[in-house]
Amino acid sequence: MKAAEAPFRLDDYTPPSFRIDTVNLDVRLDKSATRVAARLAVRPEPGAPSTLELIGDELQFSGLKLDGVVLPPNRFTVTPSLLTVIDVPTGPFTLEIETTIDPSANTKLMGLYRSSGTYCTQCEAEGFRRITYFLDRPDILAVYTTRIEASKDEAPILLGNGNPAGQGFIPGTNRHYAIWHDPFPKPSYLFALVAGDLGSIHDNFTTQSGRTVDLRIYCEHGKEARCLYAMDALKRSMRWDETAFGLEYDLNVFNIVAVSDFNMGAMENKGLNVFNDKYVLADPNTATDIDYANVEGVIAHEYFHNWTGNRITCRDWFQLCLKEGLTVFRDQEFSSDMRSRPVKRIADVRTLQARQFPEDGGPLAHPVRPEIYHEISNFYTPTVYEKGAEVVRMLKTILGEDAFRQGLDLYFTRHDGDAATIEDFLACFQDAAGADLRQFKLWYSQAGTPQVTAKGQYDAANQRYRLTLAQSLSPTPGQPVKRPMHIPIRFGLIGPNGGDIGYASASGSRVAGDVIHLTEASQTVVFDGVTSRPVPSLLRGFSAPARLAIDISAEDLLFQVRADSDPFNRWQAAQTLAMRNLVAGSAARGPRAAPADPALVDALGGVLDDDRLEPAFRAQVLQLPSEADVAREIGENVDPDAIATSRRQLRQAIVASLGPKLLAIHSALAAEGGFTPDAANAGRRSLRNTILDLMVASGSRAAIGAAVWQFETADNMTDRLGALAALCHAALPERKAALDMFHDAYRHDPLVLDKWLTLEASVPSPETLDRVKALLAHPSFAVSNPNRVRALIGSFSSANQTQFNRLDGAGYDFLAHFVLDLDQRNPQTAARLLVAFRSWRSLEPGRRFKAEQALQRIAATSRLSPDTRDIVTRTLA
Ligand code: 0A1
Ligand code: ZN
Repeated sequence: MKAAEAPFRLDDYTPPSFRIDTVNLDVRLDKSATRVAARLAVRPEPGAPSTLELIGDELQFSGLKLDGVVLPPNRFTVTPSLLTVIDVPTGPFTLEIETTIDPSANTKLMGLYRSSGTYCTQCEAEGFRRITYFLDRPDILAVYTTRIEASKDEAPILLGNGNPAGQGFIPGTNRHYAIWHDPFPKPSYLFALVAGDLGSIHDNFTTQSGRTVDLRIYCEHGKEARCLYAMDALKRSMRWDETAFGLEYDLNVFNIVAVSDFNMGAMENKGLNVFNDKYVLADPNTATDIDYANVEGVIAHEYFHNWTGNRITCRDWFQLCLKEGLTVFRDQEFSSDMRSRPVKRIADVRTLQARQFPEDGGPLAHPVRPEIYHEISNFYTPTVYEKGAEVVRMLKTILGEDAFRQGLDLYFTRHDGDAATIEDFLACFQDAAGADLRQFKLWYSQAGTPQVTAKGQYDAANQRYRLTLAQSLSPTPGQPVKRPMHIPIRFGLIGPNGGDIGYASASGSRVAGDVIHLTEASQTVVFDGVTSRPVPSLLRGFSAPARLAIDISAEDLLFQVRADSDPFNRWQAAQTLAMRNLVAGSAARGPRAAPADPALVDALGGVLDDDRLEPAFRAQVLQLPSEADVAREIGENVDPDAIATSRRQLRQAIVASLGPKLLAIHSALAAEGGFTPDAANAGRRSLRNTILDLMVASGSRAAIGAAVWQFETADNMTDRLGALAALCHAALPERKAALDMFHDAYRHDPLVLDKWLTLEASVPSPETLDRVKALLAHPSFAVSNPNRVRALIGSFSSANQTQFNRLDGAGYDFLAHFVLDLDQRNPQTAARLLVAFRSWRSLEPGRRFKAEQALQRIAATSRLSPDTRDIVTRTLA
């Protein structure tokens, strides 16, 4: 077994000894032997060593000149991963490096590769070193000029970073070239080129200062119409960033390219965003409402990176959350302004709790700003992204809207053009707002989800309400002991008539406006002049990424569902009620459903009846905690079958009580007019399909008939898939014919087939594992495509709790086997699949043993990629 390489540590950062001011690249594209000529203007810093080490990765070296002179063999050494130049000048010099690469053989999808015949690149985090030898680290900022040459037939479209700066033909050949110049110094991870035979749509945008920007979205020929929504989202993002943050676009062109083979969601390369096509293409027939929302969000995210990531980048990869947390916060705010703010907040918190909380509570826990890593690609995590966004959101809560904005404005002026750190970022808020953020900074360094406990006590005689809050943080890998954090708790005291009641004074603790600043291990707030017993509403809007344990009765929760002025907490109270039922049901393991808890039925019934609530919100309330949510809540000795049974029984009991009401609302919401993807209409579809799913799960023949009918007659993908999903989630025999029909109808549309693969893999039936195995050989599946892999294998292992966690361990064995196979081809995607094992220690002993065996088998394999080695090692630690 190969020993792992030494890790990288934040504390070991040293500034570079050499700078690279300009990069001139000449890329002559060829399917299997692309020639890259790089000319680098190198500037040694004072005291630089006499050797210069440039990093490569699987490169074939073809030549080297220094200041125009071919270097003799005694002046350099070279391997596929390192070029060492010996005795370099102490003043500025030029290096010309030639490498040869094979884009067709690049199955890792890092560096230069081909996707359906299109040449494209992915350089974050460490892909540029697969194109040429370089100081491939984000604090090396250079001005790039790129000449791209290719066959006209193969690649009529040639795209690079920055602005177009020339084009022409190579006389006597069928080749042509384009030159692109990017005037903004950037790190190598933002480099990109694309070349291929692509269709496009075109538009333009006039910035607030009156400059016109040419906008284009490129895609496979024939899919142009499916790019229109993305273009609309792009223009709205550009306008929003000007209005919300005063940030304007800075080049003459902005290009987006949709490719079908991509390891992640999308990439913010300067002026040339490259997207996984699933986040660009959308039309009513092929995309669901959720797809539309995702396209809007990812388009915005990548666009917003132009300031938070590109104009101000990261000093090193430990600072990844500097660009990602802030940019996620920005895209969340954008979507909130475009759609419903409360519903967006609920959706974001659901994602955080479903993805980040288990990471924070398991063996892969790491701080928002990690301090050590072996493989940086494994740190594009929900903690860095989503918890990173929550930390920015807390900063806004703590400082208030105006001071937050002043701090950000200072950040944009002070650090434009820099490769910055979290310290730089926080200093802007300290300087602009005079805030002391020393304790707050712990959010960046302490891993784990804080547990907040709250206990309230009302003293009627003295009209006094005492609220005691305590926080604790469990040990995480490498962090046995923790310090108390600064946790902003937005709150209200709900009075008997439903409004927040006032109080004369709040003492004993830091209360400012509607925020309690919990900074000690334990704190008591004494509210005086409270005229009646209040119901505490804490962590409104989910004001901190913490778990709240509150001693509150079912009656008070029901009251909160009805009356809380904070919509998030209305939703949260209903979830808490449901969670209590689900946890109790999982422990009881009864063969038959107990009648549903009357408080829960009343709560759900009241929300359903309340026409003032938007349908999308009502749908969120009706969607009970998932099986994985319940597993996380139980936390140890988890039996996924017991949880699934409990959840099924509770849903049946709810239908038994609320069936007629649900049916009435379902028919009152009947679709009218044609499909439009706006939030209001999407919300109505969401509520209808949530109700359908619930009714179908109850086994009602009428509901099953209605689902089949909806599946067959729907005029849009949301309703068609909603019906099919209901049949699949209930593992009904009717699903089979419907799934086959669905496949046949979309056999030529890979993105829609991903939905089919996902549903096939999600059926909670013992047949599913065999079905998934059989689908590996289906012509619609391709192991080379990360979207197909995630749809089939990712859904099976992460979204099908009972079947992945089969008692016989066959689900674990299957995943281990698949990952080992994929690891040879695409380590990033392979390693990512393994996170399905992240909570293996909380399983009951039988499954835990089987899961550990599967992990051990992977760990004992000798030819593991660093990516997979890193995940499996930490998961087992
Ligand atoms: N910076 C991108 C995410 C990203 C990271 C690594 C990649 O390599 C395969 C690709 C994309 C973002 O936040 O959108
Ligand atoms: Zn990002």
